[in-house]
Amino acid sequence: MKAVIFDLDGVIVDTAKYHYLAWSNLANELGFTFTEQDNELLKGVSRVRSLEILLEIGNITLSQEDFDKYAAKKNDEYVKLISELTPEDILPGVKDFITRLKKSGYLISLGSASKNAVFILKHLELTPYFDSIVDGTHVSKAKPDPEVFLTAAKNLGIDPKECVVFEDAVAGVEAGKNASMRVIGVGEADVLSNADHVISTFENLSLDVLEA
Ligand code: G16
Ligand code: MG
Repeated sequence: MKAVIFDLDGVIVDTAKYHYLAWSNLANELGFTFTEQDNELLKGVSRVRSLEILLEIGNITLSQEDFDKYAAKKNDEYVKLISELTPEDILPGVKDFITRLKKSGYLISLGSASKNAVFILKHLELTPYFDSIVDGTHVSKAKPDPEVFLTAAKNLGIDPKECVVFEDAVAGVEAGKNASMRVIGVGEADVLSNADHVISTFENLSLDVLEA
């Protein structure tokens, strides 16, 4: 293995709670309740697709103009919330793991669906660790399409078969497998059953997890 590709939300930082806050406020404004369980459906999913799913749950149809307005409104609120992020919000063990990867010569890329990824990495002070950043502004096809991860491999000049992906979302695990990469799920093994291996935390994680 020569390169490691990290998903952002749910792997490096727990932004799902901020996404949830902003989406549930929007649902309240539209007159229905959006539960934390509903929020699971939005993990790893693009902003536009997320709003479509939210509206399906609320049984609401919007004009294109209102759709765009609400998507922008949700993002404004979300951006306000994530602008408070600091390096303290990096999930346990991640920074240390990335530092060890760099020392051992692995190339590192981000592979995220988020259009706010650059902003988040900056607040976490992690930008300098990344040799490539691929996010929602660079790809047209959402996970489980492999585009985001194949673009990362291409940027790094590494064969996809020599890349390892860390992902917390089912669609993201699929995307990694569709890219012919080794995929390590971050979360629960029964949920991420298509991953090659599943971890629950980066704390004290050996680099041996990349090979196997
Ligand atoms: C993330 C989140 C999703 C979010 C998407 C788009 O993907 O998991 O919940 O809807 O980004 O985010 P934004 O609205 O900031 O563009 P990932 O791939 O980093 O897990
Ligand atoms: Mg994720």
